[in-house]
Amino acid sequence: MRKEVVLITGANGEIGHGLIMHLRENENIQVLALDVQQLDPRLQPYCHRFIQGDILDSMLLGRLVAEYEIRTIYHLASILSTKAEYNPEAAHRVNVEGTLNLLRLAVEQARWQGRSVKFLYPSSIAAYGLPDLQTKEKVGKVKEYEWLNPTTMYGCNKLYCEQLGRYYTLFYRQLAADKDMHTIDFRAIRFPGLISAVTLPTGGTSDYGPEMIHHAAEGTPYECFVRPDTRLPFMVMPDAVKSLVDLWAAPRDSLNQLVYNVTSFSPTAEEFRNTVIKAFPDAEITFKPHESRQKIVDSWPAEINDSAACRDWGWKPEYDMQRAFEEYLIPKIRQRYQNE
Ligand code: AKB
Repeated sequence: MRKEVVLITGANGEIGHGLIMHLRENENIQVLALDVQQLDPRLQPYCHRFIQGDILDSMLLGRLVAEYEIRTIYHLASILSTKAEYNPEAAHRVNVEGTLNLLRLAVEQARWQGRSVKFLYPSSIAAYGLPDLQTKEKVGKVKEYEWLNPTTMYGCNKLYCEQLGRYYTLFYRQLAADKDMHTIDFRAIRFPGLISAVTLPTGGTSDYGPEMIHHAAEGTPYECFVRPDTRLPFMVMPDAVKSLVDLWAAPRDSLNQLVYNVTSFSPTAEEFRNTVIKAFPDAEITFKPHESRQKIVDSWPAEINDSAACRDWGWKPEYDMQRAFEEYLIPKIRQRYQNE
């Protein structure tokens, strides 16, 4: 008998940490963790098994089909926006070809099991592309079907993978005699900038937020790479994990779309700084905009409309900006650096 598991790719990443820690409370879930990096020892007790491997390794993924009954895939492995710009072709391979490998694994699992396999996919506000700052300032809360002109390889990858998920869910093998075979149940969330108190940012263009807080807590100067007036949507990791698990649990017939925005608060970089300074009065935070990274951030919406997620699956963040700092970020990050 194949073991029934939930597969998490990118398990050692920022969302992976939060998701594994959240799922540990559910004894009905056996986590099969996959990452190209070694798994943080703190996560190992909560995983049925960890495999150090590459989502581009088709042989490895083929063995997983033989060994496990994968009911859900949280496909978190990705190369983020800034890192992707330094090697766009490598980012395409990981972000798109890797995702294609996982979609193929999912449809193969669905056919073996005779039932659909849930595929949870973290997309991003990087899928949006506003033409200039003036437009950014006047468009208001951007909806899922608006301004989809990404300016980064990562954003292009995320938007295309949303479409791949839609194809595998609705049209895969549409010309085959057995076309109505079970397939996948693809569900995607376009995440804003995410801030974790537990892990460090890894190559994102929205990372100025978490970087600012972590530098302040460890007492090192921080040069913010965007202007003080730069505004982006953010949320803290507990809400990001909550949104993934809530979307997973939503009845399929309550979902009117495959891709949803979620958000929590949209501060300017200066508002971020002022909040950090209140908690760490000695923090040295300056602004030195990086022209190219600033241009990327200026193409992303200041605010996004998450009313569809609220309507279809009851999405509501638990942390607004004040609670995020007071109850999650400051106490946990302070504790992290005091223990170091
Ligand atoms: C990034 O900055 O690349 C990510 C994102 C906004 O998806 N944090």
